[in-house]
Amino acid sequence: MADMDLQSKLPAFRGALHDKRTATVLGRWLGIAVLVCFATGVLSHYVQNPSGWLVDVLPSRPSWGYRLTQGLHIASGIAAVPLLLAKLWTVYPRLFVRPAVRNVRHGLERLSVAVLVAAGVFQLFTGLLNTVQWYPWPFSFVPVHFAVAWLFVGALFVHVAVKSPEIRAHWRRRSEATLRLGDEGDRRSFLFGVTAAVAAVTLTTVGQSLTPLKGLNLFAPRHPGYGPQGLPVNKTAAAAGTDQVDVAAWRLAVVGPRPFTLTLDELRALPQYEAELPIACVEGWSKSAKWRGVRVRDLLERAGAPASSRVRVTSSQSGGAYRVMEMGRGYTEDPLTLLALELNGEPLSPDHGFPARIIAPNRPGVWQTKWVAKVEAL
Ligand SMILES: Nc1nc2c(c(=O)[nH]1)N[C@H]1C(S)=C(S)[C@@H](COP(=O)(O)O)O[C@H]1N2
Ligand SMILES: [Mo]
Repeated sequence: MADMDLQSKLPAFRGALHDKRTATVLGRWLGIAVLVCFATGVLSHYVQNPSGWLVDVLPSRPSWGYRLTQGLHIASGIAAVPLLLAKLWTVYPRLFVRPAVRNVRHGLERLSVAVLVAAGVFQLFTGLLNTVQWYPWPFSFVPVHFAVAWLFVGALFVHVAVKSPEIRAHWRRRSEATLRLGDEGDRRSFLFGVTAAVAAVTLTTVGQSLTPLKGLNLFAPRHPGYGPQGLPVNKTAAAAGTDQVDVAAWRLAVVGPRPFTLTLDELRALPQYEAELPIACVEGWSKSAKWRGVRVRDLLERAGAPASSRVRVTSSQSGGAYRVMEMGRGYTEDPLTLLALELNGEPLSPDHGFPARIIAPNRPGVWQTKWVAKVEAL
């Protein structure tokens, strides 16, 4: 009875903007965006934290691979924000369906939608804040963002399976038997507005990784044109405590069967190679640059280790999550993997890792270790 009373007080939603055809059209676009985001995110996770056998099979080519997939991850996540808002707006009248739970099946179906919405909002919210390095929550971002991604995808598959008859029925235009005059125009205007919103948020941020569009990049936290030597910086030398380098006392340690150390001049006297490779930060910005330095494989061979050894690289930074990095043989044997001494034709600036930093192809920015002090064959 109470339900009946409530129902009569609730507004009735009859317009085309809340109907199943609109929900289907938006669901398609949102589905594509979140699936691209999910796939590239899972990839990014395993490239950044490979375990066991995966370490040595990760490929170093194509050299722009991680740049592309992580750029897509961030762009699809950003595009999903207006799509999700539009989708929620389209379907929110269903919150007022009474009775709220008709039977067990209906109850489970609504529960799966609740999980889907909660996980989706959570993923987009935490991901977006991560791109600006703002963490106003008590848990660590990466494991939670990764775990909730699976929850989200699970709920998405349940949702698509449950709704598949409706999705099929409303897949094509004019499927709505009861369509009233004017509804199709309303829908078109609404979808046009959503498309414009997606285009706006995409075009004003994607320039952070898609360099030709950098002129439109108004809202992304990093701009590919700003930073010392024309390259953005996440952690500065001052923040890492590595801004004061005593070059006369500085040594690079290379550890293997025949360990040795080198001064900076000795390192510069070894054969130098050039590589044009991007820094591709997990937070979404990326930028290609010209690097010059010593091949990591040459250092390993000089220390009596195979060119295809796994290596551990340690920074002179005293702490921080990126002080120590390990790299599988796919990267170390690649002739493009350098201990770089120069960037865009000049010695590395302190913020880019002076005196020496790692640059490897197809690798997340987090593992392009700066201020390198030690290279160890494992
Ligand atoms: N030692 C050390 N190396 C580091 C980092 C760090 O914090 N410490 N940050 C990494 C991150 S997150 C990125 S994206 C790249 C950025 O390199 P750049 O500042 O030269 O552009 O450096 C990586 N190398
Ligand atoms: Mo990064």
